[in-house]
Amino acid sequence: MNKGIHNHQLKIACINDISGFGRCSITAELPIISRLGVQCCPLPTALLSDHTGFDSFYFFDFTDHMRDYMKEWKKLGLHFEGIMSGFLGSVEQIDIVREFFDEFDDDGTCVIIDPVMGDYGKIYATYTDEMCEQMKQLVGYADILTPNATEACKLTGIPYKEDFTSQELMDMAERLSSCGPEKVAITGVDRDGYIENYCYEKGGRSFIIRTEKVATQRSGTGDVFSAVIAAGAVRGIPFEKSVRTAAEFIRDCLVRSEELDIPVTDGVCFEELMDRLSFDR
Ligand code: PXL
Repeated sequence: MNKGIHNHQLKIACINDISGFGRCSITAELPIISRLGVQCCPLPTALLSDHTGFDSFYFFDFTDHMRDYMKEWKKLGLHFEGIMSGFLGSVEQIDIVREFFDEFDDDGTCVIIDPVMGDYGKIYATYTDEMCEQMKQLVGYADILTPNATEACKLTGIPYKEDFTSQELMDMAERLSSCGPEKVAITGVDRDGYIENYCYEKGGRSFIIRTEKVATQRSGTGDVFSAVIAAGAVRGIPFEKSVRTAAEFIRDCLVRSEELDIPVTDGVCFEELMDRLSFDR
């Protein structure tokens, strides 16, 4: 089969914003994906000087340009082994992501959706009910879904609480999988001194990956997590190994970030530990 001249290496299209400072979204995903041996191709949703967790930031909405940008990729005949989507700012952006899947989700493409909608039991102020409904539709396209507990609740309609049992979290992961995704990881659950990830694979395999809670949570860790999972998926790494690699790497980055006294707004200093990030360890 003629794969096309631009398709001789594994590639992931990352649909997310670019925040110049604060290490989240594409500024976190791109270096992680590259380090793991996969080419990362960003499709920006917005351009921010620094992320929304800072008191002030410049914001440029890229929505009106996304379709023209996509058309150029189509002209180049690009094929992606992975497509991942993260923070989306409007109903129209969710529509565009759906169009992107329709255009580029070929045989052998793995779609990884991080349904960024909220955290700590609260939906982000920018996220309307209509966007939540659209996100539920988008989930049907995912092969892998990586919500946190807040997002898993919103997607399943289960009221959020602080003290879910392991069984309840695993049931939620299974329920999300029944909406489409082959694999679901409910990430970053803070319980009894551990950060836990509740993982379910269609067919009934489930497992929990637990790492010690070593430091306060920081912005951008969800993006590092989904980037490791996406790179692992296109490289054929078993889901459990990818989740473990992501969780342990984030734990180590949190420790180092605290040692360097980095403000929590500034994300995790993964650059310091990049040489440790590998599926071969
Ligand atoms: O990491 C999630 C994220 C992505 N993009 C922007 C954000 C955040 C979290 O605050 O502000 C712009």
